[in-house]
Amino acid sequence: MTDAIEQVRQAFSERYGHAPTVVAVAPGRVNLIGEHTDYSGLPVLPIAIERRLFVAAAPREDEAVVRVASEQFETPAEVVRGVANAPVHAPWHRYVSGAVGQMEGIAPGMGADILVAGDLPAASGLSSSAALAVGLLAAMGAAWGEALDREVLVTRAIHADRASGAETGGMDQAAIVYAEAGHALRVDFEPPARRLVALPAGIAFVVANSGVEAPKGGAARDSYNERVVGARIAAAMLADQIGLDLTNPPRLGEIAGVDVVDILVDELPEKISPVEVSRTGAAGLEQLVQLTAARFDHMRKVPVRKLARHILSEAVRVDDAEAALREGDLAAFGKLLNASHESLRADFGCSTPELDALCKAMRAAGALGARLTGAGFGGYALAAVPPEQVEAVIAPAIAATGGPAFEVHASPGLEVV
Ligand code: NG1
Repeated sequence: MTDAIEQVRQAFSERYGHAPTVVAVAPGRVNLIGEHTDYSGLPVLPIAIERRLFVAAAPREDEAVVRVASEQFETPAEVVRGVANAPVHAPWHRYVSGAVGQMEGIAPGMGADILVAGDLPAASGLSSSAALAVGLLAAMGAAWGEALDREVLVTRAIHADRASGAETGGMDQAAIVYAEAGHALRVDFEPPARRLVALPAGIAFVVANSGVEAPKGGAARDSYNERVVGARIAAAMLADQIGLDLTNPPRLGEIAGVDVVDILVDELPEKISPVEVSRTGAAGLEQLVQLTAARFDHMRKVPVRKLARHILSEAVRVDDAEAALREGDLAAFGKLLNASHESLRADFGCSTPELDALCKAMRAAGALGARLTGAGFGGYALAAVPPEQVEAVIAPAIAATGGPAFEVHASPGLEVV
């Protein structure tokens, strides 16, 4: 990694004519299990990976402008601090203005030159957007002599991501900041907690691209937000049945442990719109559709029963998967990955034919289990594989989609050097 950092420093100096004072190294993440649970306050079990973003920065005292160039994208971003609605010339500029906005009040008047490099692919479900937000915030803070502490970094990175329009849950930012090598990170949200889960010998991980991009703009963002709203509707209606008063906005995590919930889920309407729910008095419209930077069609009917079924069953699979890893029961762990994929496909509706075929091919080639990872709608699939089978699984994955497919290792979280 030292070589990579040196290269970024050099590229920075060539571009800006002076050296960076800091490089933040923000890894991508692969979620082992616990998909679409985080925004319901239910647990997740991700790892950080050795694919990373390097965010090199130097402060500028002459003007309060943050300039960000990227080796992956052409048009640099330029954000004047304190000015709302910075011009967006490329989708990734939203994340930059989101991150700069989160630095308001910190080192006012200071600007920065920034270069982003690295080998973390964008729009794939490997968390490049959160890595960018975390990396930018960490780099700006350090460059301005006001390094953010890790908890603050996580919270602000979540807000920066939401400013781009997707009502993100918080898994990615926690994984990127707190992950450790050789471990998965179990993250709970209600109440907030984290614990490391040592990965047993005998398990390796392969990720494979489905060949379909899943950019968090446009359709994928709307599909994501629809599920966030659907989860809130389900929580509000279930709480209404049980007679509970949930926080605002309502989250399934607050009622997941209640005995009768599983039975009541089957009684939820198949599809219902936020407006219809508000008429039942289960929750106010505003509670259900409040999104940081996007709109939701209040009349849109959302498949709440199936969404709730996935989310609640997935939370149980996270517990079971953690136990399987701790016990070294890799066959059980693999089966849970398969069950997660099936639930995401059949109930949650975020898989694609390409992801289904890819998982099938990797299982047939000897994977213990395989599932889509991240938000879905395209992007990457993950396989848990006996180490001696890694190459045998990568080859058919590439044959199925054209790749790329590669092994990933549980790696350290954010470093600032
Ligand atoms: P990715 O795959 O990075 O888009 C998204 C959310 C997570 C989580 C997963 C689904 C963002 C930045 N991240 O991940 O919080 O909800 O989907 O489990 O929106």
